[in-house]
Amino acid sequence: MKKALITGITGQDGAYLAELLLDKGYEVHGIKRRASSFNTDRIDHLYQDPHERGVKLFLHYGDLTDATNLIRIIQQVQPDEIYNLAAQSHVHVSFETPEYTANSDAVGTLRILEAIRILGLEKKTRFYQASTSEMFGKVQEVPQKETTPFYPRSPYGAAKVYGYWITVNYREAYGIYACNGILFNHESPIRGETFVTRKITRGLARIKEGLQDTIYLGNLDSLRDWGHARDYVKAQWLMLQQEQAEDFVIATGEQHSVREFVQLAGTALGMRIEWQGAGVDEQGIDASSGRAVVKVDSRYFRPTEVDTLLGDPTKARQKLGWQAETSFSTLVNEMVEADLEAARRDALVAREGFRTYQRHE
Ligand code: NDP
Ligand code: GDR
Repeated sequence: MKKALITGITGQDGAYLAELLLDKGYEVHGIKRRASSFNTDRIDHLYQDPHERGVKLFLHYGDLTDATNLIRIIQQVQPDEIYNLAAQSHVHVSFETPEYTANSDAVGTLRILEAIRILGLEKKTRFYQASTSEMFGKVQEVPQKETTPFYPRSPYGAAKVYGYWITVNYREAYGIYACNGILFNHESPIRGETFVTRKITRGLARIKEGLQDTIYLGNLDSLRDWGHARDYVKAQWLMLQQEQAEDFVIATGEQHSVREFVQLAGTALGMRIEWQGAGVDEQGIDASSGRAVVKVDSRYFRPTEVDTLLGDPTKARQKLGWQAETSFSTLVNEMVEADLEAARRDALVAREGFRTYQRHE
């Protein structure tokens, strides 16, 4: 039985990957951070009571900023595969916490690679680094592929560029099977609530259910290549199953604007959103109610923006046999459906109290 260690198991990708690896018969170990409130919502359905027999999922307290802790966990687990998914992953937040972002996202990657080396696991443990299309930043070539030069536009992007190159360096210097997945944006119903896609589907669903009036967004013109996290974790696993470690772009090859995302999510909720005004005065009006459901707030603009990203996943298709399975509209509809169900639950509790809600359950 193979053993995998996932950093960032409590995040969106960690949850999908843990599910995939458990299905494949792996023993899965995950690193979670100590928090003052529960932070395991996304993996609670996978939790197994450690007192039972045949347990396949184990959680360890840890942090990418704590080298001795990482060395101890890796020594204990002796993993065949490490998936380094943990990161301060919010681009806008990285402008507020640049040093912490560098510590966890850049030096954190180095700490794991060093742990592999210190423990003499260079020939045993394969390493996956969660690299990102944000490294392309101010794009030098369209579409972006494995050979496109990097030009990061945020402390997050810059930290991830370090993570990318230190992974390449440890592969070349010490023969570690280490690879970078350069993943373009991928979303799902369990996407963090402050990333733009989830903010839109959750916000519009709550407007639909009368729980709020408006959502406030930043740059509506931004263009992204959005896929589904469920598809993308399959590529992460495939990258560690090859004969040779290589780096791969993972993307759909299709691009949409934030404005289009709003439009499609609105349509799925029976709203017809029309745009009025321009710049910070632009509004999205729901034509059926006449209400402004989307407003622009300059606080959501970034000091430096990545205007456009579009990936070329040809290498992944040819060498890994991977391609995105979920269409853009299926992704949006799936997210809207999940958020609408949650909003209906919240609205029922708000309207009729918890007892009525329990009767409906
Ligand atoms: P999330 O933000 O959903 O999850 C991040 C995970 O990292 C969480 O489990 C979080 O813990 C954990 N974490 C954060 N800081 C630390 C730390 N210092 N020590 C240990 N754990 C930490 O991200 P995603 O699942 O969306 O992304 C996974 C990885 O892929 C990230 O590295 C991200 O940068 C990268 N990526 C993501 C893309 C996307 O579109 N989703 C695209 C390309 C790359 P907690 O739950 O406690 O906050
Ligand atoms: P991104 O994702 O920065 O691409 O990073 P995000 O969803 O935060 O932003 C996408 C684009 O939408 C614009 N935008 C807004 N963004 C947020 N968060 N909130 C808003 O209100 C808003 N309005 C407009 C942004 O300016 C941006 O252009 C994600 C993360 O998952 C990274 O970890 C990952 O590496 C990259 O995707 C690939």
